[in-house]
Amino acid sequence: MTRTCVGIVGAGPAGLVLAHLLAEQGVESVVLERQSRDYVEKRVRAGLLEHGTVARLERHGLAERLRARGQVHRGVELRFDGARHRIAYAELCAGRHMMVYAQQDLVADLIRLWIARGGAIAFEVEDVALRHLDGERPEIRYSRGGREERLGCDWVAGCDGYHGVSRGSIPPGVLRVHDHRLPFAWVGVLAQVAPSTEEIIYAQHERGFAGHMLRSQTVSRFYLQTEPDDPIESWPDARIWAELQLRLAVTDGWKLREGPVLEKSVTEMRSFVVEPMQFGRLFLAGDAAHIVPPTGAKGLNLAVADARLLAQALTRRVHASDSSGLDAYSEDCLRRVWRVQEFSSWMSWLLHRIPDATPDAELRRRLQRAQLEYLVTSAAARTGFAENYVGLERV
Ligand code: RFL
Repeated sequence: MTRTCVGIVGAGPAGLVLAHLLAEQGVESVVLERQSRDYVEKRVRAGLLEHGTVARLERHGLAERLRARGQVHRGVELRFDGARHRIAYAELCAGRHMMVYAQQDLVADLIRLWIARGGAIAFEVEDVALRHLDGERPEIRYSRGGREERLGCDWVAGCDGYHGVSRGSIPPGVLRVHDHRLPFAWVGVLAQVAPSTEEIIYAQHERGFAGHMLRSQTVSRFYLQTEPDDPIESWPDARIWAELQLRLAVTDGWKLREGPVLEKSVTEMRSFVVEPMQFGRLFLAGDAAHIVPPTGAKGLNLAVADARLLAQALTRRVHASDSSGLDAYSEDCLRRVWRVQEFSSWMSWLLHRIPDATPDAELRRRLQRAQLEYLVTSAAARTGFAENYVGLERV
């Protein structure tokens, strides 16, 4: 059996940032990842990083490529009734801006730096099982290349996302689970086409939400609202472009460029939180503990925020035998998580077509319309949107 201080399950943003921050403080860890390196470095997901997330990565020397290649954004465009409305969030938030940088590129940067700094990481591990979590000496069992392995650790960080094993290793009855499925889903599309916009577009339309996101000068990301459980086969490329053209249309001559679709998939939307984010010596971070609807683009940012708090708490425990950070970890994370849940849910209900089967659908549609109009006519409302979008730092 090998030993380490912190066994980290999952090489996503949460696990990798945690590993780096611990190493900086001289706390040893080993990262175990189910997928291959190539797979995690190509997995298309998020792309929008908050000001505070970038600052945090930068402070720890993890943002060199991100700074060089990411695009700074200072506003979004909201479209409804064929008109566009700009929300200049940076102006409303003392210059704090967002950064567009693909999650898979960030993950690739973090892995490259981790390996270059001599960090321990094993890819393609199978059958991960967590043992003795409520004792002094937890253990992670797994197999790799057909061999059974055991990793003894002082603490386990469950950073293995929503579908990982860590959360499920906690005995029944310990966690309080909040799980709400929204009546919306997204067709996510990656296309080989230059963006038709300089800023992200969120369009509210009677046919459903459409989003034009940014990736690079040659690749763009789009989202279209659909029904939960709608198979991707019902979205041939021609239908995707036709719907984007309709839902993003404005009356001032703006044109949407089309190009080959590289990837497409359907994503459901849920608000999911477990409390507490801990059991014995296991601490959950990121999507393993909470999922927010993707409309607010917050999941990765929450994962990095959790990793930072956990790194601080574990460092204090290891070097100063001070458990106060670990004791408060769950509560500290959840304060931010619930703020972000509320904002992401609000933004989802603001921008999506309310399905007919929704209770009080007509009332909700009227409320949605009132909110949209308030947002584009009131500086106070736009400031509220802006500070949540860019990320509240004091939660
Ligand atoms: P991840 O990224 O899912 O990483 C977990 C890792 O654990 C591995 N794993 C295991 N490893 C070992 N053993 C096991 N048994 C394992 N089971 C799983 C997995 O292979 C994986 O490598 O979780 P983490 O680190 O918590 O990071 C969370 C973020 O990935 C997620 O919240 C974001 O992608 C959410 N999200 C967005 N977040 C943003 O901040 N900004 C955005 O613009 C944004 N856009 C999005 C999004 C998520 C989306 N989808 C796909 C739901 C857009 C979409 C469409």
